[in-house]
Amino acid sequence: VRTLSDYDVEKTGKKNNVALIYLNRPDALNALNNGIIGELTTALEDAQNDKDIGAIVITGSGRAFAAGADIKEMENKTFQDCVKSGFLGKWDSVARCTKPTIAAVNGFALGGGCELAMMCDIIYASEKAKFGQPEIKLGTIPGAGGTQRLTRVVGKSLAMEMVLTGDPISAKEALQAGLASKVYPAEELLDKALKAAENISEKSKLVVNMAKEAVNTAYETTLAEGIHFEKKIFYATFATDDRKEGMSAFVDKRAAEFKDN
Ligand code: CO8
Repeated sequence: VRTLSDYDVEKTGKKNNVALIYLNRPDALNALNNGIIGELTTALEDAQNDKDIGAIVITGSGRAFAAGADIKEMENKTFQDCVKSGFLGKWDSVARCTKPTIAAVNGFALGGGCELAMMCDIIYASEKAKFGQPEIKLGTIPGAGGTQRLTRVVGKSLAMEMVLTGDPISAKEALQAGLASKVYPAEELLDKALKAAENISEKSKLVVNMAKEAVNTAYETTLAEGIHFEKKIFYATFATDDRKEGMSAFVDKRAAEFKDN
């Protein structure tokens, strides 16, 4: 277990193959400042470089997942500051991660917090979770995917409602809208997210990587191109030892032993 100032990361799971990252600034409801984003980026790189890690869970300490970008840090910024410092430049580290990521949204996921959750591959929510893009109340707009990823996931009407009013939705509404795939009682959330991460980690990491890329392609391209890409990746799995092992194990009625090769 390694502990840095604003986040904790640990390797967990029966086979130590899951990385658990805590956004750990509970006094500020895990508001995302430069420090926490930089450290999250480092934690993700560590997980990415660790060959044993098959999936990553990101959650928040205390009563928030993350209540957005740090407003106190942003308050006095000018347009020129944003441009010159490349403000938000590091924010897409979660979206760029090639290993599967699960956001275990334990409480408020507002503004940049909701955007961070949406950069993850899977969102599990606690019954106490609240998802929102309240930037309009601060006289600004979402800046890390809140007008784009949200709209693609929940559709125009709900995205407009959330972005234009700034009012949050409940975990149940997030589930109905397809933003979250599961809702659990607060005390079960992390365990369920870790179980899902372990489940994924038991598969071939090589093929999981290909599957993730194929699903993500659905958001980046036309249906015809996506289907074409999927077929190529599907064929490519036949170049792996793990595809052979998976099918042989089925035929032999035994558990597959993937070697990530
Ligand atoms: N930034 C800085 N501090 C925060 C933030 C935040 N986003 N959210 C909460 N805090 C702090 C509070 O200031 C307070 O600190 P203190 O005790 O020192 O006064 C502490 O956390 C606890 O918060 P509250 O007392 O307000 O707790 P409540 O239970 O009364 O309210 C809320 C909880 C409703 C979540 C409330 O804190 C709130 O509305 N927070 C702000 C939510 C928000 O507007 N988020 C959007 C921020 S803008 C944004 O994310 C833009 C993203 C752009 C892309 C990324 C750019 C980097």
